[in-house]
Amino acid sequence: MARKKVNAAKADPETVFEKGSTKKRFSNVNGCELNGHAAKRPRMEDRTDYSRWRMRDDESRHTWHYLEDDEDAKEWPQTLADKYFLGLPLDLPDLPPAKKPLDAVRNGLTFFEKLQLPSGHWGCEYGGPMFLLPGVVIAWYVTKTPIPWYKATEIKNYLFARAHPEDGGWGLHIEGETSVLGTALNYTVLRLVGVDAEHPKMVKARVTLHKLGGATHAPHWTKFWLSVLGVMNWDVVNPVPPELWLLPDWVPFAPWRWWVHMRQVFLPMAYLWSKRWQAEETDTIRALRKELFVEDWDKINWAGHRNTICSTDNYHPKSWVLNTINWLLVNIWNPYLRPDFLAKRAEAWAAELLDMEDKNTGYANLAPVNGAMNTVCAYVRDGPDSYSFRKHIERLEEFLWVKDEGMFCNGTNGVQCWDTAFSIQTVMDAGLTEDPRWRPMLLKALQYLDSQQIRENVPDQGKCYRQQRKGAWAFSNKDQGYAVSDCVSEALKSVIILQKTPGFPTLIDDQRIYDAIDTLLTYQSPSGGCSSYEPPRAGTWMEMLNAAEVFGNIMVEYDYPECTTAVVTALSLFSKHWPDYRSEDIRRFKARAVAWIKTAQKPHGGWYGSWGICFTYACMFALESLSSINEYYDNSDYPRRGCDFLISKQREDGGWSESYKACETGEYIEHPTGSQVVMTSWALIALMKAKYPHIEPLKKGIKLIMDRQQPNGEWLQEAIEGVFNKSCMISYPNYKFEFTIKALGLFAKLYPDETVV
Ligand code: LAN
Repeated sequence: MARKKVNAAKADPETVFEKGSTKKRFSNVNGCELNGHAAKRPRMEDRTDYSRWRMRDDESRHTWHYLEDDEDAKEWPQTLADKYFLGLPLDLPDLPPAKKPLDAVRNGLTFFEKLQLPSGHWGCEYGGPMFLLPGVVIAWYVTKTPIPWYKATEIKNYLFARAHPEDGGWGLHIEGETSVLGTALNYTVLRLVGVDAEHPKMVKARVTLHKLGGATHAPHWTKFWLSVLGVMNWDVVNPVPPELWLLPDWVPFAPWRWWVHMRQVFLPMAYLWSKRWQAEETDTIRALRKELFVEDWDKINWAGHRNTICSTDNYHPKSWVLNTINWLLVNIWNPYLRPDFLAKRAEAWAAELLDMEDKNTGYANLAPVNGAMNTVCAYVRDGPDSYSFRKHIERLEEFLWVKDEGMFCNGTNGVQCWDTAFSIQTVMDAGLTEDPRWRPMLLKALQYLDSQQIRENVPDQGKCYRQQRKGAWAFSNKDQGYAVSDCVSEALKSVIILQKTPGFPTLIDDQRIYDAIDTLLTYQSPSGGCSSYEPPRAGTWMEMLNAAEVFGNIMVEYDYPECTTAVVTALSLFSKHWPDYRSEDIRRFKARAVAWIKTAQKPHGGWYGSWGICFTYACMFALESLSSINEYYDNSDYPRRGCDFLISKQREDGGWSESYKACETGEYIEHPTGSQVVMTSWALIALMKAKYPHIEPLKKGIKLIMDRQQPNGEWLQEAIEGVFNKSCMISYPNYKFEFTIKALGLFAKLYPDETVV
């Protein structure tokens, strides 16, 4: 497989920083800040002036801008939402103290309304994972994209703020334990943005990395990025042959059957692996070769370290099947059998699929992992001046966010449709949709969801293996355009709720509602449950090919109580208003789905959550599902056991508290910092949906939520709320508004006379 190293560009990236030669090249990239500061290597400051940051909302495309010019700053004042995101003082007046839960709902909404963004949605940071920013920064660096000083400065601040207080390393996510992945990649980011290797924090991180074995002990994705950067040799990367994409569709492990995130990540990875593409060497790259390893770089046996991995990173050890396949690929297929014409054909087909993903998302891509990788592919294939590469660079901006700690990368290009849908339902649960006080806010939210409904399937849907999406909503926005079963469901419910409320216009006509239903009805698995982006395309045995090591359950779709419930409740609401449309299909779908939810109940009575932490989150959805078929605490064993499980976990202070460790281990584990308002709200919603008959535990929980509300109506951020792939956590900062208000609202409706405090 001795293929030639391809280098697309000639100039030394560090020279580019120095001479400012890229200034012209990027000067018309949609006003993004790539042009201004190429005169020198990014200068590193202590911090930027936070009064100069602005978040721009272009129809829910979010980009952060730093206004260096005083005039610009005056013309574009900071909004309250900007200040909130940046952690600046808001100077809001105190609201009248809440005497009853409904007062707390009103106060909460008064605050939350102020965070609604101009195009009608709610947005927020979506950080947590610590492996996303490295992809973006490495993609910038290897494509010689200038990094302005203010970004470099705030990236440094974020990573310093998030370094482990004792060992100075980084984990897979912000609450996680130090790992080789986190430390090797984030140390590299700091060096690439210009931090000196002898900075005391860097020395500390390096010592920790070396104690863990150095970068040779990193998992697959880290080895991949460091090979692209030229800090590692490609021989250390387990094979990602693009030939896999040439397999006929009937092959049981063909990539089209993988979970969409895996196939969209392994696709650009395969393209670059096949080309063994590496960035041009720079002084920093040469320095990193000395800093990241315990051995002498020249003497490292790269192929010998393919499977070396530190135990902290080895959440899902590779199966013997995968190890055998990798051995055969490395020792037989690549050196002796892999014909050049086949490699070229595979690369060409991979490139075509990459093009389709780029075009279908307007170069925004599914998520930041493939976003960054596709950027490098566009650069390698189409060159630095190409349209595709420029568009990628422009759209990568939408993954970045700035908060009080600095600049980092979000898990997606936002949470727009998802959070907007929950925000609407929150008002509905409190019985306030008809209150004219909230109409302007709700109307804007409805208009937003109207604008974001996906109206067409992607062109050549079959060819690029995409799922039907007409009538759907994505998690973030229409640009990204990937339908998810529960995102469609939550958005649809919110639209129906508002459009059936007197005083709201019908923006989405019946046909468009039917389109959403038709798409939703495609999501059921043979088991009866529902998965996330697509119904499962292969069995769970495919996890034997899970090469990422750090994540569990990534290779195929699974059925999730959360997704299944959302679809069930959306179908129920729809049938109330349109009882004749596909009524038999819907009846059968719901019966099978709820039967599946019952089978997913654990012996202790709880349900395991895959997208929120953990049992408390999934119990909320499962008990809501059961209530939709009139099964409650009093008349059914399933909700009764679910409620008893939750009650057994209520803490002295009335709250609930779950740690991310529960997601990793599958056991309920409490968070060391005690009760959390978000989990307390989830548990209370679950209990109320199941008509739990005793008011005292509910009152205690509601009191905790009310006590934690601030005088201006807000709640403060507590521990992380979300998870994916069992091992990686992700923040949902708006949950502390949406679910607290929802719990308070439901309680106020059930017990209107209770004062609680
Ligand atoms: C998300 C975010 C939203 C989430 C819900 C809608 C909450 C869930 O119910 C269904 C799955 C979904 C859409 C989801 C899937 C995986 C995502 C996209 C993420 C957790 C956000 C980030 C994550 C993505 C996989 C991050 C990139 C990492 C890789 C391993 C490729």
